Amino acid sequence: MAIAEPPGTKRPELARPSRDPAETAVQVSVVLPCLNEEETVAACVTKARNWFEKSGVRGEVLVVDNGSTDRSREEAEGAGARVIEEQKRGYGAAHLRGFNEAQGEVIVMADADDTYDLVDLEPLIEPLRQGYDMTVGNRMRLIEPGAMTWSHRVIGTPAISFILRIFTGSMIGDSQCGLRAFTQEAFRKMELRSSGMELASEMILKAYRRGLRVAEVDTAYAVRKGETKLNTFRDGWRHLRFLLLYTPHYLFLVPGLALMVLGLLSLGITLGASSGVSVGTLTWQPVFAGGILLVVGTNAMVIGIATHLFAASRGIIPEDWVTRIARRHATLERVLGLAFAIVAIGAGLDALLFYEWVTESDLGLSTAGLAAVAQTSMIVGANLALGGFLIALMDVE
Ligand SMILES: Nc1nc2c(ncn2[C@@H]2O[C@H](COP(=O)(O)OP(=O)(O)OP(=O)(O)O)[C@@H](O)[C@H]2O)c(=O)[nH]1
Ligand SMILES: [Mg+2]
Repeated sequence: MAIAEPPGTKRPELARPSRDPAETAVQVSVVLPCLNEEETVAACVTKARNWFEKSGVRGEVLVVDNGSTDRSREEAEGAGARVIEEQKRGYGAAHLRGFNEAQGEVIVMADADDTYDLVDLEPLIEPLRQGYDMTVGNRMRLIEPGAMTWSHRVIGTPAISFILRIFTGSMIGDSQCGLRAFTQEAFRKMELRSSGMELASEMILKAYRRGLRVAEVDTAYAVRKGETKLNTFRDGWRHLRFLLLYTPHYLFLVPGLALMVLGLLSLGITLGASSGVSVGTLTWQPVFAGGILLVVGTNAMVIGIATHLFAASRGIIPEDWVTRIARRHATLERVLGLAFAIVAIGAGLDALLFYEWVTESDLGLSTAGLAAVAQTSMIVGANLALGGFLIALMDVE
């Protein structure tokens, strides 16, 4: 068992066979979202229920359907599952309904396509007894040939796991594994919302943001029967979209800062080399790039700060140093003052150029470079003033 972080408070009695035969409280709820899986759903339900019997743990299997047109529901019911009909479409919506209805102190999430082996749930639950809040399966070492496409195994899944690592610091190796177990308390803390496959990423991101302890266990992944519901590009984009929206640092602030630096450098080069930079027969005029980069960069920073404050106020991201600095220093009055100063610099440079033209003098300055800096300053200053109001608005109590 590969465990990512050390355990906290132990819960040795969690989901242990009871010595009291009169005890009826559900200990483990297995939640299976199901969309047209008539070939396999019954096998999944049976495996989980057999494990309950063998282990002596009192459990329930919830199959959540939201649009199957085949015999999935009858098959699931016939095998002994409680079938729930969810109106809202999507893998995430189905799972969330199941989690909300689950009575067990431990919730196991899995799939209804018989790719995860539900014969023994012990390895998933044991880390929770040791104090972990959530266990996540890792399929990477035990993929049956043909069970996962090459592109998902080598590109898609590692890419999302990598982004999650950068965005949250999570060390989870298989962020897309659909076999997980967590406590009711962990479920409440995560406050999950995703309706699609991006739920898998949301759980990891929120688990780390809320300080939950996450363990990882190797798990086998078998070839699925029936048609896959996963759409590489649609679902891949939904994961990326979710992660970017929940991480304004990487969406706005990091690219914004990088663009601003590049913009300043380009404008600096313009002032020094007014005729451009020649590479062979090609001449690059940084005067254009400089203005564009600086304007886009500052806009990204302003939008990023505003988004940060908004997302923090809604609990989407935690309060952090950006929100603290923004509240303390980016007051409307200060931003307007800075904006005014930058516009004034632009206007001053234009005045200088005008003076040069009127007096027909040559101050030895790059006219194109100065004009570019003047124009960029005025645009940046004006945008900053508008952004100052946006930032202030986001933080109105
Ligand atoms: N209720 C419900 N279940 C869904 C929906 N989409 C997928 N599922 C179920 O969620 C589980 C995971 O979907 P899969 O199609 O197996 O996705 P995957 O495991 O990422 O992809 P494969 O490796 O191809 O199996 C399966 O049990 C599906 O039946 C949905 O919109 N509603
Ligand atoms: Mg599957």
